[in-house]
Amino acid sequence: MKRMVREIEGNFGPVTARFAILVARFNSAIVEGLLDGAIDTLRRHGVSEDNIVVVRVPGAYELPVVAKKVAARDDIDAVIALGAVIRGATPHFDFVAGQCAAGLSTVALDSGKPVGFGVLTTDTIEQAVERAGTKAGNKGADVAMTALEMVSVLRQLDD
Ligand code: INI
Repeated sequence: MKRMVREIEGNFGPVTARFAILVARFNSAIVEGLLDGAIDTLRRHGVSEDNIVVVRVPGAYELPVVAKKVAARDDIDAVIALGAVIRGATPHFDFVAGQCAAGLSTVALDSGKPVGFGVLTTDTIEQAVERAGTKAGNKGADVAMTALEMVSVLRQLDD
């Protein structure tokens, strides 16, 4: 329907933005699939490999502090954080996943830059595998799309 109101929404035109992709090593067999998906999506939307930097950290819990550091840099426009927190039988899951999500959200709000939450939080390894490039898609690719869209939205709001 044609409306008269001004609307702002992200587009996926030529992308000049620079991306930091943060990658947790924990559950690396799964997280590498997310990284492949994220880089593939950025590349296919015209992002040059020169404008992508990958930073590896021990686990999902470490993602926020590194996100804060890279988001503060003038040569980074958006952050994509990738990890996999799998429940298993311990309450550790709730602390790691909860602090990771809360920390990344704080970084986005404090920096004003997009911070994509590409951290799988699943009950089982099978569920994580399904979301890392097999039958339930690829969360890394999805979050790269979100980052592209958010760069575009935030840039338009700067104008
Ligand atoms: N880190 C993860 O990325 N995924 C997990 O599933 C996980 N579990 O289950 O413990 C995990 N723990 C490590 C954590 O991220 C920190 O690296 C560690 O606690 C040191 O600070």
